[in-house]
This record gives sequence, C-alpha cells and structure tokens, in this order.
Amino acid sequence: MPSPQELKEKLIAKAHELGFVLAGITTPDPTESYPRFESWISAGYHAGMDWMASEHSLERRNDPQKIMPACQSILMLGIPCLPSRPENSGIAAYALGDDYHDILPRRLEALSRWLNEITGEEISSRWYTDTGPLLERDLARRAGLGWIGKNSMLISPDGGGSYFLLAEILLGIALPPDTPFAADHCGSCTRCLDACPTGCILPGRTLDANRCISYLTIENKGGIPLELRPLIGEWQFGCDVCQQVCPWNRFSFSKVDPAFAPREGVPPENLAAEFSLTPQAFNRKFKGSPVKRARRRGYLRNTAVVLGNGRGEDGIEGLSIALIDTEPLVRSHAAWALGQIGGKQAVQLLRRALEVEAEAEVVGEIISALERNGG
Ligand code: B12
Ligand code: SF4
Ligand code: SF4
Repeated sequence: MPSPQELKEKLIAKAHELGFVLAGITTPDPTESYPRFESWISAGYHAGMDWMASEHSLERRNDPQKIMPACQSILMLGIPCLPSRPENSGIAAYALGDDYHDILPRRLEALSRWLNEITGEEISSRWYTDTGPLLERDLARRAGLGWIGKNSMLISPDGGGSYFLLAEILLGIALPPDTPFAADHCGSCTRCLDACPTGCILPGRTLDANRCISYLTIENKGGIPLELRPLIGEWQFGCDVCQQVCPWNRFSFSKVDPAFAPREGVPPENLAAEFSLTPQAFNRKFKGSPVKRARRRGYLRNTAVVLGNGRGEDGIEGLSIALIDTEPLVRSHAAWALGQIGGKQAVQLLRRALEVEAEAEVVGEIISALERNGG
C-alpha cells in the first residue's frame, strides 16, 4: 500500500484524468463558517428552499462526520463548466450542456472504485455534488481550491475563475490535508455588487435568494414577484451576471469538459416557439439537462417574463399560445408579458382571455395588464 502522501498524489492525478481540474484534501472537522449559514437561514435568505432549514439537514451540514462517522478526510473537486458559447445566452453557462448531477456521480464512483483497487482495500466512501447537506464552498476553500468572492462564488486563482462546479468524496482513510485558502483576492473590487440586476448580494459574502435571479428562475416553483420581473432581463434559466463581470473570469480554464458542450436547441433560437412544447416534448428536449429542474411550467413562466422584458411584437404569437396553456402559472406570466408589450393586438388577446379565464390569479394578472394599457 502506498504511503498516505503517495496515495494522495496518485488520487489527485486520477481526479485530474477524470476532468476534475481542481482537487484538494480537507479534514472532516465541522465547518467554521457554519454560524454564517445558520444566521442566513434565520434571516429567511433561503427563500422557498425549505429543505435547507430542516432540523436533520442543519445538523449534518455543520459536521461531515454526522453524514459518515467513518470519514477521515474529504476530497474536494472542481470541474470547469463554461462552454465556448457567447455570453448572455439567457441560460446560465452550467446549464447549457448535460446535467452535472447526472455526469459527476459516475466519475466520483469511478474514482472511489479506483482507490479501492490501488489500495487493495474496501475504503468506505460517500460522494456528493450539490445536493448533499454539506457547505461545499467552504469545504473547497478549506481544501485549498480558492477563496469565497464577494459574489459568494468559490473562485480559483489558478487561471480558473469561478465557472466551475464542486463535488466531493468523503473518505474512510486519512490523507494529508491541503493548506486552507486564506487570501482574499477580491480587494477593493465591487463589480459584482454593482452589476447584480436585483441588488441581492449581501455584505457577508452571501446573497438574499428571495431576489436572486438564479433562485427565481430555477428553484422558485411559484410566481415571480411583479417588481422583480423587469429585473430578470433576458435570463430564462439561472443567471451569470455576477460571474460575467468578475475580473477573475477573464482567464477561464482553457480545457472545457465535452459534457458541458451546449446541447442542441439550448438556448432556443426562437423563444416564442417554446410555448408549443407539450409536456412530452419538454421532457424529451430537456432529458439529462439541468433545465428540467424548472419543470415545464417554470421554464415557460421564465420564457414569458423574458419576452415581456424584450417588448418585441414578434413575441405576441407565442404568448397567445401561452395564454391558453394548461398551467395557470404560464397563463398569468403570459398575461403580464402581453401587458408589457402592449399595443392593439396584445390588448385584444388579453380581453378575449378575460372572457374565458376561470382562475382568480390569472384574472388578476389580465386585469392589471389591461389597466397598464389603458383598460
Ligand atoms: C442553495 C444554493 C443556491 C441558492 C443560494 C446561493 C447562495 N449564494 O447561497 C441559489 C439558488 C440562489 C444558487 C444560485 C447559484 N448557484 Co448554487 N448552490 C446552492 C447550494 C445547494 C447551497 C449553498 C448554500 O448553502 N448557501 C447558503 C450560504 C450561506 O452558503 P454559501 O454560499 O456556501 O456560503 C458559505 C461560505 O461562503 C462561507 N463564507 C462566506 N464568507 C466567508 C468568509 C470567510 C473568511 C470564510 C471562512 C467563509 C465564508 O459561509 C457560508 C456558510 O458556510 C450549493 C451546493 C452546496 N451543497 O453547498 C450550490 C452551489 C453553491 N451553487 C453553485 C452554482 C454554480 C450556482 C449558480 C452559479 C448557478 C447559476 N448560474 O444560476 C448561482 C450563483 C449565485 C451566487 N452568486 O451564489 C455551485 C457554486 C460553485 C462555485 N464555484 O462556487 C454550488 C457549490 C453547486 C456545485 N456543487 O457546484 N445556489
Ligand atoms: S446570480 Fe444574478 S441575481 Fe443572483 S447574485 Fe448573481 S448577479 Fe445577482
Ligand atoms: S467581481 Fe470583484 S468583488 Fe466580485 S467576486 Fe469578482 S473580484 Fe470579488
């Protein structure tokens, strides 16, 4: 069996081979920044993500050994996700290609299997990416991968910036930990704070999810608050503004994993045509894509908001289909969007919809859209 140091070097080399450009080891000690997380939850900044505040999740998030008592070290990994696609595509960079929640676990499993082979032992392991009750950014900082920027992203100084995703393997073997990242390379820069469309970035390197476009367009299952809709601009799924403006992202990783290459039709060339997606067609199109997380109704809700913000008359035809969608959420946001576009044709469609609409919430949106256009 190789020495712990040799084993660590080999493990990290293998992780690089599997596409994890960033790799480091940390201890399974409780995360020092947990009190920050707790006060974030107490302030309600997690918005509708109730799963984050559950007693069970809180207890485990503080202490990795509560998840795996045999854990002796944690391998923290980062994989670049910025495909070579022009920015401002309306869909966040990480969501243009295949879903990392599907791709990465296979690689984490392969890495664990490889470790067993090379040591000749059954080393206990548990792997996660995103969905585990772990404070991934702080663990990554502790494993030396980078610092936490003012936009709350984990940023790598090694030419990587922040366009990468995190994953980890809890290991039942002690490996020498890396030096935690202590420096703060944000300095006096405030570009992300100045550029965030909704001003949701908080001073403590966290944000208020209630106002974050990423939350509003992905995790939020209900309506988007009226006052925030115009601020969403062109973001149909997720948001990258606070990363696009970050000077550290001028130098992103040169080698991007083929799995994150943009899928066909993402982002769609013709937004208005998306309203014709039946539930089956939506599932087919977004099978294996992160976009499926918004579900059809969330995706079409967002699409309506983007068209409303664009105010182009070419959106009207698609929105007329959205106005008779089976989902009230889609109909209400389509009504809002038509109200934003305005003009004779939009008003006619809204009046006709008012005659047949049965849902009180949608009726309210139609009336308010008509009022904005002179009744
Ligand atoms: C909930 C969640 C969200 C929420 C809330 C985001 C937020 N900033 O809190 C929403 C839906 C808004 C979201 C959005 C996005 N997310 Co998200 N999200 C998560 C999730 C599941 C939990 C994050 C969390 O606990 N938030 C609560 C706050 C309090 O925790 P935190 O941000 O981790 O902050 C901790 C540290 O930063 C630390 N800290 C802060 N300041 C300091 C200072 C010092 C000195 C120290 C020591 C520590 C410290 O304290 C906090 C508590 O530990 C993680 C996965 C995970 N399990 O961790 C992914 C994760 C953070 N998301 C990720 C991504 C990619 C995104 C988006 C870019 C997607 C997009 N393009 O739309 C955006 C980015 C928005 C942003 N600027 O953060 C990646 C981030 C990768 C990276 N390089 O940082 C993660 C790690 C998922 C993954 N496995 O790759 N996300
Ligand atoms: S993801 Fe967008 S809305 Fe959220 S903090 Fe960053 S810039 Fe602001
Ligand atoms: S934009 Fe500036 S302040 Fe914000 S994370 Fe990047 S370097 Fe830090």
